[in-house]
Amino acid sequence: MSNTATAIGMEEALKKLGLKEINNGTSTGSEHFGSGDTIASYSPVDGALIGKVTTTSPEDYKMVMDAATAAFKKWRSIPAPQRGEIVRQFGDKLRELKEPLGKLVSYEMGKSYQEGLGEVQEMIDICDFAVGLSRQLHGLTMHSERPGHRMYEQYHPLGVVGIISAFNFPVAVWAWNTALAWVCGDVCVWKPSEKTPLCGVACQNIIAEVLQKNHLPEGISCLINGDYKVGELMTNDKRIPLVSATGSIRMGKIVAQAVAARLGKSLLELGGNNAIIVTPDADIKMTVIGAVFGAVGTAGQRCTSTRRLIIHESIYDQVKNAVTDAYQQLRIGNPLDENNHVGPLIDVDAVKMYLNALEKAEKEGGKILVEGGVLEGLEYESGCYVKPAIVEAENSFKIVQEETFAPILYLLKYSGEVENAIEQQNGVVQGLSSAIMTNNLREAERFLSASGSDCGIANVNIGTSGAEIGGAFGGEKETGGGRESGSDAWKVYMRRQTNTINYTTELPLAQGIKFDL
Ligand code: UN1
Repeated sequence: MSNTATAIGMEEALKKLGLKEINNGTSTGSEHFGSGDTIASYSPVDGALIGKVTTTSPEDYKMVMDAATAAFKKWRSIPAPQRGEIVRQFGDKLRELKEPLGKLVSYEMGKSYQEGLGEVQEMIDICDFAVGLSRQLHGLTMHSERPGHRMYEQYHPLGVVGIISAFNFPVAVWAWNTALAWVCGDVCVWKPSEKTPLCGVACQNIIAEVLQKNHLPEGISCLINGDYKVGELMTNDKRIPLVSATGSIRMGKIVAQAVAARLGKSLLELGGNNAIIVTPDADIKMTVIGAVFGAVGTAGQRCTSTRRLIIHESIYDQVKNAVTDAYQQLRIGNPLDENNHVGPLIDVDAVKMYLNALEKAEKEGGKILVEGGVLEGLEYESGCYVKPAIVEAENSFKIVQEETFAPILYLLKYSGEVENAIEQQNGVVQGLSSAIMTNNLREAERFLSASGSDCGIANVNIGTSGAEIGGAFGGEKETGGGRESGSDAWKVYMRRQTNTINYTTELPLAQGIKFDL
């Protein structure tokens, strides 16, 4: 253990989460195995090795799928509220382990401890939501056109759900999917990011204990590990009717095509290029907090991070000065030290992409307002700490059109009506989150109208990140169109069946067709 890790009590946290130096990264519940190569997990906080995880070989995968398909046959016939009871117990276990798991999220991924705890809270919230939902997986009834007939629809479990998640929310996004899928009667196979494999094993340990205590079959919750090749085993597997994938647009296009080729369903939550529109009627103090948290929170590595501020020319200088001033207050450093606002990027590759983006922005004519750069010194020895930067830019810049997973905020200007700002905000290929800062009802409503924001999430006087679990989460255009988490997102985890029942002794045909024998 490194000194930083010891100082934050990492050893104890790992013990509480059942993690060892080398962990088997394949699991069907209580069984852990893994005959593939080993991946090492280094902390971006201090560069130290946290632990190793074995990956999943094709043979291991076969064992997982055998267990999952067998478990589905049992799990689907357990009443939904009883499945909800298991998710309730899982939520309770997460409450117990909130601190060690939050700490691991922070240490393995690099987000602040507060955000690590927040992520575990998001898991607890979705469990609570799913427990209630387990008693309301309802369909509709409709009137039949034929006498003595009844028509209704019902939702049945779908099968094995494949989950591919990203490093930036190493535990919560899995829970959004699993908590719903489980109450819906599905079983899950999860491939976490190869950058945060220990978070994966920790979560699997937590649910495995609950399943075992309730004498439930192996295979309801499965874990696989490895790179895209392991993911491909799932995307090409006909036994997986739904693949839920979170990550880059590039990855999403590959997953979508592979799954569509076998007419499976995919639920995609891909890149965002989220903007906050700041109108002349904005509350500047609120704008600054929302924009700064949105841009530098999780070191700009949320899919909902604020990447663009579209400011009305009449208040442009005022907002620019307020935001750049606020950046001077930011403390960058160990994310487990609660005095710091910004932690490291996930790895040195991410640092390269950040530096590249800044270079491109300047080349395209951008003006650096708050300078970026890599921090050096003992505290930053992992090489992953960068300075949040602000660049004055144009929406048409190629680099502004891209999602760079780093704390770079582009300031853009608009003039005239709010429609001009909306046009810029919609003028990107991504469509995840958006926000407007205004106290003007007319502007707010125009932003929310059919000709307003084209994103899956549109907020008023709130930043772009930090969505609650109660609403459906996801975005349009190249963000992939999927919806996870709250509202009626559960429907994607089930299959709909329409039932017509005839309780007469006649057999009238629909549409009045006569067919007499
Ligand atoms: C993500 O970055 O993939 O709205 C998810 C938010 C979080 C979830 C982000 N609740 O920022």
